[in-house]
Amino acid sequence: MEIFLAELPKIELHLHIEGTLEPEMMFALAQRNGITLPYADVEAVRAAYQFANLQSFLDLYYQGAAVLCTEQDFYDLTWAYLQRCQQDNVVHTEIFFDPQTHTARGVDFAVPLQGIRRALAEAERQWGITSRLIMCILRHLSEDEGLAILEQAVDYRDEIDGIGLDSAEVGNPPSKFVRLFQRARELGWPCVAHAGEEGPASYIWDALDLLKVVRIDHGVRCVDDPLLMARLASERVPLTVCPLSNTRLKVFEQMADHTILDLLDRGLCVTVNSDDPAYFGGYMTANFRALATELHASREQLRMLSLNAVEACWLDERQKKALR
Ligand code: ES4
Ligand code: ZN
Repeated sequence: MEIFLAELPKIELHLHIEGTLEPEMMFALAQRNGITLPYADVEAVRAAYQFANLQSFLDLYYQGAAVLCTEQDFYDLTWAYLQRCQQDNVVHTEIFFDPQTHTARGVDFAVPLQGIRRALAEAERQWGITSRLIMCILRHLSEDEGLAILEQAVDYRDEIDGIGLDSAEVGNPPSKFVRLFQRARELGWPCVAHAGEEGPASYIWDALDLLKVVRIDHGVRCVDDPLLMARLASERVPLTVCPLSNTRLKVFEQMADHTILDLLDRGLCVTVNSDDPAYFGGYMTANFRALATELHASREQLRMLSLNAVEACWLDERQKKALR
């Protein structure tokens, strides 16, 4: 099984690049940029990663991201992630970044974008790993703040492949961002949104019908709504599910309670993803391994999950054919 897991070609569709910041790099970048961290050492950082819910994670995630200052910092962060992709046989990855987290600290909009882009280009050149870059809007901030960052992105239209919506879900429903997503679609960007992670199934309906997203990030709360599950299955709306994230953030108490295989059996286009691997204890292979060992997923099911990601990704049909 371990050889099967290692060799399985993987596509990642739900990955926050700021969530790949390992404690070692957090300390190295803090030192490089003259920033003092509220931790004594790497072990103290890891010990703090005991999350009760999404918000308790986000507090540490935004605090950690504050060590990212220069284009080189974003390059180094992204390059380290892509090395993990190469080790895990991830052949294509569609990653998120959160520009508002950085511009709020005085980092220019272009800095994260150019550093991340340079690393993605280098990985394609060296290893043939293809990629897309999705700009996420922080939903705990106002729609007008999101619209302002969207207008900044227009100058870099060709370097951004889509628009997403992340951060604190409950209390920040899709309906808050209707104008922003309409503008993003007018600008030609495909859209995705986190929905149904901690929020209710109704947020999944609204992400589809109000924001007109082409994929749902997480989406696991669809199990509360049979009509929604039927729609997701018949329309083959992709759900980018993140097993280790879900158990770390107590969306499911333990991996044995995870419903991803039930959704797969019902014909939904569910995929496996790592979300914020530095915080949740594993990259792509580790997420697949958790399904194999704790949910007893068969090789056929694991292969289907991987093939669903081929269907759900933004490569063109010719490139997809080569991956099937
Ligand atoms: C996130 Cl797991 C998760 N959910 C919502 N927003 C996020 N940003 C980074 N990780
Ligand atoms: Zn996420």
